[in-house]
Amino acid sequence: MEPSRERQSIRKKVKRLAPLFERYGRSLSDLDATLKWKSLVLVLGNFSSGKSTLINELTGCDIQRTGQSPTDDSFTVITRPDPGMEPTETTGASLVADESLPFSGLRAHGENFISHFRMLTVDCDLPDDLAVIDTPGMLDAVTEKDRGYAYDRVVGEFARLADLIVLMFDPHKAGTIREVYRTIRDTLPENAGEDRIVFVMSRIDECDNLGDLVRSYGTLCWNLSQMTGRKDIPRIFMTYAPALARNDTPGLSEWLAEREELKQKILSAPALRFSHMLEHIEKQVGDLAMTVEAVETFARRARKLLGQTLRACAVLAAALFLFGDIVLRAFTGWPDPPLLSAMLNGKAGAASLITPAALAVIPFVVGIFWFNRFGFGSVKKRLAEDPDALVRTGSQFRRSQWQRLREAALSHISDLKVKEIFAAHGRNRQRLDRFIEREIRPLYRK
Ligand SMILES: Nc1nc2c(ncn2[C@@H]2O[C@H](COP(=O)(O)OP(=O)(O)OP(=O)(O)O)[C@@H](O)[C@H]2O)c(=O)[nH]1
Ligand SMILES: [Mg+2]
Repeated sequence: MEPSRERQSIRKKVKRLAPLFERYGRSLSDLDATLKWKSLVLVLGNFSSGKSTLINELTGCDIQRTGQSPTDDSFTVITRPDPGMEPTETTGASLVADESLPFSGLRAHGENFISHFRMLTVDCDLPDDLAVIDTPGMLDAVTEKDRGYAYDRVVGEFARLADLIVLMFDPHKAGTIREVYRTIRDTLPENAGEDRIVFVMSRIDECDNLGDLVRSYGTLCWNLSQMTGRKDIPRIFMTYAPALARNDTPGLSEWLAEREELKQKILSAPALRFSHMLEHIEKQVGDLAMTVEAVETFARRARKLLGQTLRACAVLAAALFLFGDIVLRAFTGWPDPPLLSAMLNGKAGAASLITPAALAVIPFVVGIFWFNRFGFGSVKKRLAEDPDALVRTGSQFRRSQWQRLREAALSHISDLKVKEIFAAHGRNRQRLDRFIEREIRPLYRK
């Protein structure tokens, strides 16, 4: 099967899980968005780090304005028009409303964001199945607050959709990107590693000499290790725009090959699409399976309490059935004779069963009322106090997965109705596990 047909087929299979996603309070539209449309490359970085310059170079057109001070305050999706279509500019409002595009989740970020979002289709050098997103430069944390929307959350959302994230630093500023890096990491599947993020130090032609360049590189490495929390330094592409080179430092042109390599990496992002799609599906379905496991544990505990309650009711009901009418007669003189005496005298008939049976029902009515009103809630409360008992957290991977999901899962459980404790949660979870094992894992090998 061709990759695109295979993609459609897996998308259909994932869609069949939609009712399960909905039932356990998780969103499939999230997952579906990543399966739609073209491969996306997100270009992020400090202001004036050369994002728009790189994109213009990639497209072979002067699409994006460039300049020394913060130039661009919009998120711009740049791609080729569909075959036979004219180049267009589309507003953010239309983009988030278009169900055939993956951007509807961004609507939640509000008008201020939407008015800073657009798409340009341009007859340019990009491959048909690729779109590049130019972004407003990152500012310092104080100025960041004036944007009128949550910049890092928006970036997180785009990062989730992207096959490649290019993080650009220029030699002079490298600190402000840390928060955004954290948001990006949180939104990517844990097993995606760093392969989806490309670090770029740009404008290196502005270093006066080799010593200056090495110092800048060293500073960036230090900042990166602070950001990533890792000791090993990821590959950093050292680049500059050849057309803008400021000086002719000996050896500078050696780095041109690195610029080419970076551009090739961006242009070949569509090839990563399929495996990223699988990672995304596995992450979302795995998250759902863990939520179901939490509900399953909760349902088991609640059933256990219900079982104990009903057993206590049954003991009480048996006692009331046999002796309840004797006590009743002592106070009211009725029924006469009670069931036991009638049986001993051989006079027991259907009529002598009526009162004992009615008395025996009382404990069940009270027990079920108690469970509905108090017992069920007490199970929820106890588990909320010890949420880690809801799922198996044997590995570090599962521990951090649960940390991410815990709050949403607890809130879902707190809204559950009593009838949910009898549902086949275990079977649902097995179905999800099987889906990952049989439908997704084999595709990685392909
Ligand atoms: N010398 C030199 N100048 C560059 C290079 N890349 C970009 N510039 C210049 O740096 C300035 C900023 O570049 P842009 O491409 O606008 O940077 P940006 O990251 O898009 O900036 P914002 O949109 O404001 O966030 C422009 O004046 C570019 O001409 C480079 O490699 N070398
Ligand atoms: Mg720009």
